[in-house]
Amino acid sequence: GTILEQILEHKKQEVDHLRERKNFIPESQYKRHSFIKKLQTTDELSIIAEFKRASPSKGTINNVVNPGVQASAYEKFGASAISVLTDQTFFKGSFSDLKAVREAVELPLLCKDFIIDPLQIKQAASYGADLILLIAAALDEMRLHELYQYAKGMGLEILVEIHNQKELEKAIKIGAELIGINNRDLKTFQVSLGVTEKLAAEVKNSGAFLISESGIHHQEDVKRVRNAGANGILVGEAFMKSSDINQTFVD
Ligand code: IGP
Repeated sequence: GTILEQILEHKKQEVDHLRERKNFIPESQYKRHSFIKKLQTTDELSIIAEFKRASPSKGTINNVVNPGVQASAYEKFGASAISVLTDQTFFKGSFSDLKAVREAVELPLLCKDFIIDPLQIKQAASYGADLILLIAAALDEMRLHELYQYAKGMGLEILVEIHNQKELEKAIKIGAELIGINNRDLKTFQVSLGVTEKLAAEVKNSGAFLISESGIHHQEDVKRVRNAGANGILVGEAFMKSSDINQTFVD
């Protein structure tokens, strides 16, 4: 099967384990930080900087840097929010990474995982997330809607990720306020900023804020998605591999 299918298959088992110890997920002790409110008050491009140790397509990216140290560097750089990969099996991430970042910065925090069950949303909130990711390619419309409403009910914000027209229609139907266009196809790993350019107008027409995700490495890339109408960008590898974050997009 595709990598996405493999990941989702594994997630089902993780959720079964989680369900067995559901009483041990404590309520969140953290105050909430709104990313949407920030987007509402700026015309500038917002940056979501990601803590990403590894990925199925790139292997190890940077498994040395400390999550709290990296998050503080992102905050100093001027990131508007931070994303943390919490998937262990395929991305070498963890919920302790999320917690470490939560304790290092006051920025809105996105829990980046493959969410298929409300328990994972509870867990994300418990470890300090302000936002969760819901991947349209991984969920049918009813499940997407259900999880979206559940997260909203918990006071979380939701980034609904899409990669094509069909997924975009699902996102709009459920009333997504924040839509991420993933330039990377999670089934083939193909990356093209043309995906953002193709779908941006319809996202903006829906009234949602638009985040362009993945494959953004150079100033030229930033300009391209900005011109397409993106309100924000989500950047992982370019920051994780850079020895000086301030130099990342100056080329
Ligand atoms: C970051 P990049 O190419 O800058 O490292 O990409 C982010 O967009 C990517 O990690 C991502 C992702 C996802 C990872 C986007 N959607 C869904 C896991 C699951």
